[in-house]
Order: sequence, then C-alpha cells, then structure tokens
Amino acid sequence: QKDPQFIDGRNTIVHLFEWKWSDVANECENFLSKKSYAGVQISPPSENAVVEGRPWWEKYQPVSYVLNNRGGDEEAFADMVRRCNNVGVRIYIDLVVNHMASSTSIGTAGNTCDPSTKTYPAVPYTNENFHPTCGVDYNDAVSIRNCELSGLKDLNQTQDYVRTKIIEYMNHVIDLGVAGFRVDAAKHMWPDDLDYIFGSLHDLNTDHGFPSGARAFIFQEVIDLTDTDPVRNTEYTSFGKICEFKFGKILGERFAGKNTLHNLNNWGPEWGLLDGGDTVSFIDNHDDERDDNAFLHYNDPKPYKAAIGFMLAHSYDTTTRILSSYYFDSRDQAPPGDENGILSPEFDSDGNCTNGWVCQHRWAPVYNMVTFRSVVDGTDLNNWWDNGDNQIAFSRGDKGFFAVTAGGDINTNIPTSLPDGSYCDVMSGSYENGQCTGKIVTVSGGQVQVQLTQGQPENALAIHINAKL
Ligand code: ARE
Ligand code: CA
Repeated sequence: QKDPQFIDGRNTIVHLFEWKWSDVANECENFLSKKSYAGVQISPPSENAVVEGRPWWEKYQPVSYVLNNRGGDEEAFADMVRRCNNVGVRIYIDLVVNHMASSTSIGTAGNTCDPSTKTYPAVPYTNENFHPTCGVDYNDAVSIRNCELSGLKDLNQTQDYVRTKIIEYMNHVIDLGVAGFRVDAAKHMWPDDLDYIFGSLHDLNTDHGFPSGARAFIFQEVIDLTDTDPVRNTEYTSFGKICEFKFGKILGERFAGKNTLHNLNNWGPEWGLLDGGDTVSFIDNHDDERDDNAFLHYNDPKPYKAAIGFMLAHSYDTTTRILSSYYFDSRDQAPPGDENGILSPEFDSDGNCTNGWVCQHRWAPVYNMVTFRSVVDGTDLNNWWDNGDNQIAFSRGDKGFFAVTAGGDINTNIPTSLPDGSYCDVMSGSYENGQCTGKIVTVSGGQVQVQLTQGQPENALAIHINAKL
C-alpha cells in the first residue's frame, strides 16, 4: 500500500489545508490538473466536535464517521472525489482514528457525544471501546500507544469491534473513490492493529479509473526525529509509507543559512532518511508551521521556496508533498471565514490566492518545479557542484539543472549534460507559449552560466528541457 496511485506524468500531493470540498473540486479542474499535480490531501472529513472559535484543530476531534463538517457534506465530498478523479487528481483523506473528541458539544452533523463517559452513539462507541484514561509519556512506547494524546479519548484498535468500525469508514470513502489515507497519529496506534485494518480494506474503485486490484495508498504520521524515540517509524513500513519529518527539518535549517549545503551531495538514506520508497517528504506541515521554527514556512518565502525547489529537483525517490496554508497570527486561528462558514479562496490576475489564503501551490516557482520533477522523472542526479560551503548545483541527466545559494552570490559557469541553448529559468518566471517571463539562462559548451545574486527575488535557478527557448 505504498503506491500513491498517481496517473502518469504527475507527481506531488498538495495538502489543501482547511479547504472546502467544493473549492478542492474546482481547484482540481482549474489548476492542479493543468500543473502536473498528482493529488490532494484534504482535512479530516468526518463529523467533529464544534469548538468555540472554530479552530482548525476541531477536525481532529471526531464525533462520528458521518461525512459532514465545515469542509462539506457527503454529497459535496462525493462530488469532489469524482470531479478530481475525472481530471486525474487523486484524493487522500486525513484519517483520524486514534481517538475520539474530548470537547463536549454537538458534532458538525448534529450528533451528540459524551466524552466524560466515552460515549459516541452515532458510531456507536462506548466506554468499553477505549483504553483506560492516562496521559501519554513520550519516553514509553506502551504509553504512547495506549494513553491519551492531548487528552483525546483513546480508542482500542486491538478490539475486533473497533477495527470493524474503522474499516467500514475507510471502505466507505474508498467506495466513493478516494485513493488513500494520511494516517493521523499513527505513532499512537499499534503497528499490528494498523496492519490488520489496512490489509482488510476494499480495493480502490475501478469506476474512478483505478486499475483492478489497486490498493489504498497509506502514509502515516510517525514523528521520529531523534533516533532515540521509543517508537520508530520503521515499525510502520511493512504496510505503508511514513511521513519523513527529518527531511524538512534538516533542509529547513540548512536553507535558512544556519548550516552548510555542500554536504547534501549524498542527500538521502545516508542522512538517516528511510528509503525513498518508504517515505512522503515535505518542507513543512500544518503542525510545524505553527509549532516548530526549525522548519521553514511561508513567512520566510525566499529560503522556503529554494528548499521546496531542491526537494522537487532532487532524485531521492520519495513522494513529495506541498503544504498550502492560510495566513495566521496565532496558533488556534480559524481558517478564513464568515457567518456562512469557511471562505472560498479567490484569485488575483496572477493566479495567486486572496481572501486570507496563502496557496503556496500557486506560487510560480512551486508549481513550475512540480512540472520540472515530471520532466526529469527517471533521470539520475549528476554533475554535482558546490563551493565547499552553502552554494550547490546539480543536473538531472540531460533534462534538468538546478542551482541554489543559501548565502552569497553565484556568478560562475557550471558543467551540465543539458544541450547547449537558451532556457527559461522556472524559479524566477514561467515558460508560457514559447515565451519566458523570468530570467533567460544560457548553456554553452556544456556549461550553464549561473548568476544568482542576493538582490534577485529567488535564491535558486532551475532550467529544464521542456522550457528551452
Ligand atoms: C486541542 C487543544 C489541546 C487539548 C486538545 C483536547 O489544542 O490543548 O488538550 O484539543 O481537547 C491537533 C492540534 C491540537 C489539538 C488536537 C485536537 O495540534 O492542538 O488539541 O488537534 O483538536 C504529537 C503526536 C502527533 C500530533 C502532534 C501534534 O505524536 O501525532 O503531537 N500530530 C497530529 C496532527 C495534529 C493533531 C493531532 C495529531 C491530534 O497533525 O494536528 O492535533 O489528532 C515530539 C514527539 C511527537 C509529538 C511532537 C509534538 O516531536 O516525538 O510525537 O507529536 O513532539 O508534541
Ligand atoms: Ca492510541
């Protein structure tokens, strides 16, 4: 269940954090399918506790598995999945099954629950389906699995009944056409239980274009950054991929200029990353853009875009993911909204989002590098160059070239296997209808003339064979 089920010529999952299903459907049709994006990770779709102020994190407090919350109802969900699959964009849901709500309220679909007695009648779950209350001790693997993450009521997935309810929920969305699951808090569930649950799922729905026998893609949130964590991400890789948090953490500090780049020449498993085939990689996610400054975020766009560019240009054979955020001043801030609920993004004449949405996936360097990744697919990384410090460059066979600085100007010629000619730099602009809106870069005598100076809007430069002038 490690195959993301992308269609050919596409790559990268974009997490449209807090987007409504109807807006996701429009984005699949109007933008993602035209820019080589392969899939969307959506916010949790099942009924959640209504929390005062409507913080984004209320969606991580399930009341039932009814498909109805601020993202939309079941009809909107089904419509989104169908429309996205029709244009070759896959949908992955955020699966919250470690726990149930601890906030007492009516749920978003109108169902009640009583966290104090652990009763959730709309599933139904009762007290017997949960572990006894205790707080998670992050030094102890049993406690991590069987105690309450942030006080959230901890389901016992070892029980057949609980397994059955989770499998029913997953099969319901599989039958509606989803391609897979981001598994929330996988670290807090036993690998054997997850293995059983994921092994029991329906095949993907062939009516939505999946080949017969295709299995749901599983990528699991197992934060394992220290090498001494009592729960290791390798416990979860026999039945799915894991989110490789080391990837963005290490690159974040380096592209921010806090450490050198030149030793990235062996970027990959030698850095402690799992094999690419076991990982989903990203520069930041919705938690660490709020809680962890080691990662780069939208508020530091220049090095952030350079790091995303590096991720997409590199040959480490991973599934890449882009976060698409909304602007916030405080951690709990709700997504853009009004009395009618979550506000739809709108777009300016350059295609950038308005209405409070950041939409990193619509930044030209980001979507151009998604295209770059498809163009260079299958090539090796070669012609590595560095200045011994924080400037690096490499080619992807005879199809692409990427250069980046995390400090100081680059003004030199660097060998490449790209054919001689003029190319459009897709970090500083776009190649459209044979025209380049960015810098034009010359390759001559097998050398790229690289000029990257601090006054320029981007720290990186990228050229590829499909943007040759
Ligand atoms: C909210 C309130 C809490 C309150 C709780 C219950 O903020 O104050 O106690 O409700 O009423 C999200 C939000 C939480 C929110 C929760 C439920 O982030 O603030 O709590 O939803 O509404 C660990 C886990 C990892 C988890 C992170 C956040 O291992 O699984 O903590 N990430 C996922 C999601 C989150 C989500 C949840 C899980 C819960 O991505 O968005 O929470 O569904 C080290 C450890 C990691 C640890 C990390 C941070 O790195 O190795 O294991 O991650 O520290 O503690
Ligand atoms: Ca648990």
